[in-house]
Amino acid sequence: MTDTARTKRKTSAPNVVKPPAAPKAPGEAAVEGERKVQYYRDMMLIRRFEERAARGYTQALVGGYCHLNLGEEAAVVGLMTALRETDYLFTNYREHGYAILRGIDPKRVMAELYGRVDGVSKGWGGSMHMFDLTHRLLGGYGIVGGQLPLATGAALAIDYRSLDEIVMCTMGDGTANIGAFHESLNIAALWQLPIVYVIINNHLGMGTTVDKASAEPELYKRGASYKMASERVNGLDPVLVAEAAARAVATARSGKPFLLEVVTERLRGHSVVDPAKYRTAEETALVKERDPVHTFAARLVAEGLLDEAALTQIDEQATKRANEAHAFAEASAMPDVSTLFDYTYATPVANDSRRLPGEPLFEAAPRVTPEVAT
Ligand SMILES: Cc1ncc(C[n+]2csc(CCOP(=O)(O)OP(=O)(O)O)c2C)c(N)n1
Ligand SMILES: [Mg+2]
Repeated sequence: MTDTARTKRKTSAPNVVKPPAAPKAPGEAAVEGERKVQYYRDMMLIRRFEERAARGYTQALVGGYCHLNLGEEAAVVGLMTALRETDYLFTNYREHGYAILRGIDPKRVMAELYGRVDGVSKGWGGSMHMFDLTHRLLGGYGIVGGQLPLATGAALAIDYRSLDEIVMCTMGDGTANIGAFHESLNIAALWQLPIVYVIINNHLGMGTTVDKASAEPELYKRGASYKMASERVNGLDPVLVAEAAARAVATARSGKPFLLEVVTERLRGHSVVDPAKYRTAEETALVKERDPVHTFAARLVAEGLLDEAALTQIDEQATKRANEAHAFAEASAMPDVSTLFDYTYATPVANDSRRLPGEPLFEAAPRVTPEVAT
C-alpha cells in the first residue's frame, strides 16, 4: 500500500464505529426480528451438528481429536454475521460452527470429521484442520496460537495490496498467554493492519481457569499494551456479539486492528473425551442455566417473534440437516493412502519426502561387502 493510500484509509473512519442510535424506520423492526430468528436458526444448527458429531465420535467414526462449539453458539453466530464473503477467517481447533457459517456445507464438515474424501480438507485434516480457500476459511489450527502469526501475515498482504478486505482471527482465552499473541498484536498495531483478533473467553484453557493463568483476567485490556482499540462483550447474546463484531470489523476495514473479547461458556469438556471433573456441580448447573440456545429461544418467544411450534420446526430442521450430514459423511469413501501428501504444500517442495507409513525414511545405501583377507 502506498503512503497516500495508507493515510487515506487510516483517516477515513474513527477508531471505533458506534452503532447508529437513530430511531428505527418503518419495517426496520421486522427486519431486525427476522435477523434474530436467523441467528436462532444458525445457533440451533450448530447445536444439533455438534451433538451429532459427538455421537459420531462415540461410534468411532471420528479419528483424532474433536472439540465442540457447544455453549459457544451465540459467539460463533454473532461473529460470523460481521464478515463479508471476501473477508478471511483464521480460527483454532474448535471450528466446526465457524466452517458451517462461513458457508461450507455441513455435509462436507461432517465428512472431514469422519476423514472422508468429500470432507473440507479431503479427509486428511480432520476436526482440527479444515481449510477452504473458496470460503476464505484459512484454518483450523491444532497448535495453540499457531493461527495468529499467519492471520497477521494475511492482514499484511491485504494491506500491502490496498484491498477492501479484513482478517478475523479467533482464539481461546488460554491462547492470550502464548508468545505469538503478543508478537502478532504488536506488529499489527505498529503496521496498522486490517485485522480483528477475537478472544473467545470460555473461562477455561483445557482445565485451567483464566484467573489461574492470566495476571490480567480481563483479557481485552491487553489491547492497551499495543495501543489497540478493544472491547469486551457478552458472548451468550448473539445480538450483542453481532453488534460488537460489526464495530470491530468496521475498525479493521478502516485500517486499524481491534481486539474483541467475547465472554462465553463451554457446555462440556475441553474435547469430547474430557468429562470435565474439574468443574463443581454448582458450576456445571450455572453453565447449563445460561445455555445461550435456551435463553435466546425464551427471549424470542417473549418478544413475540417465535412460538413453541416455530421453535420445534427450527429444531427439526436443524436435526434433519445434522442427520443428513452424518449420512453423507458415512457414505463418503476413505481417501486413498497414496494421496496422503498431495495437499501438504501448495507448491512443490524439493525435500518433501512423501514417505508413506511403513516405508523406510531414506533409500537403503548399497551394502559394501568387506574384502576378506585370504
Ligand atoms: C503450543 C501448544 N501448547 C499446548 C497445547 C495443548 N492444548 C490444546 S488446547 C489447549 C488449551 C487452549 O485453551 P484456549 O486457548 O482457552 O482455547 P479453548 O480450548 O478454550 O477453545 C492446550 C493447552 C497445544 N495444542 N499447543
Ligand atoms: Mg478457553
